[in-house]
Amino acid sequence: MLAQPLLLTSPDSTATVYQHGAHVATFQPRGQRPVLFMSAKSSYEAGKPIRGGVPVIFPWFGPNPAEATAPAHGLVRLVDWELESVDESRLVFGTTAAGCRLTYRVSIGMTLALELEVRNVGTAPTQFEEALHTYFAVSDCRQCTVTGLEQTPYESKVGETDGSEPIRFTRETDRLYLNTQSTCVLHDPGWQRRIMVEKSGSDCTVVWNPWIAKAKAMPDFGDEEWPAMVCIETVNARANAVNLAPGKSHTMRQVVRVNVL
Ligand code: TA6
Repeated sequence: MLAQPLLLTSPDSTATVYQHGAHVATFQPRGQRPVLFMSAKSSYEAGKPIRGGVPVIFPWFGPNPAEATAPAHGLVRLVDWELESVDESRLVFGTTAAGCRLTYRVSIGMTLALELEVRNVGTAPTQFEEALHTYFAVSDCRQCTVTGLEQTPYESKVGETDGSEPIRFTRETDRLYLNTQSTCVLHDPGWQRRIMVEKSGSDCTVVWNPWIAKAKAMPDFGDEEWPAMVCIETVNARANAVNLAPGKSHTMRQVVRVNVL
């Protein structure tokens, strides 16, 4: 079992964060429903990813193209990060991976603000992929839509070809939108709220729902949990991977804000 998560508090919200993976597990604006989804079947063990909240993905997104036995979505969500600073409503974590020093700043208030800074501390240029793989809690994904990505090209892992309408969830959905810096909005009429996902330093957005078969295939995800979540992920991957010269750094940021209707 993992060590207990750290608690963040602010006048407007609370959050819990595991040192394992620097993993934000919950974000709870006062008087509102939870903003992040967490599977009831998630693992909480060293060396295993937590299923829900905000997994931090680095230095590759998805399977490792060069090493089939490497863990999906990189290394850093599987290790304990160093705690560099602690305030009531802000934590700063650090870890080193793939010749880079990562600094991850988590702060809460009216928003959940996440900032991943990667510095190339090696002597050669490097290229990496990264993501804040955020799982949002929803009333029922089948009632939800995602706007902000209309007219944006995407690659689907599951053969989707839908066009430029707002995204609706009627099947397994797994889309990597390229060359987009747009703010996405997750519209949840069932819970009468909109979740705004703002970002900077990111050129990709992934939208994912596993639907029925994929949910059944994941041992750390309940068969009936797929309607309760939507992933909107702030990403740099594939053609939008980050190239960093020695000594240089890059920062990606995701800010989550809830509007109650
Ligand atoms: O971001 C979407 C995705 O790449 C899906 O294809 C699915 O694999 C999901 O991530 C979860 O990946 P994980 O390794 O956490 O099971």
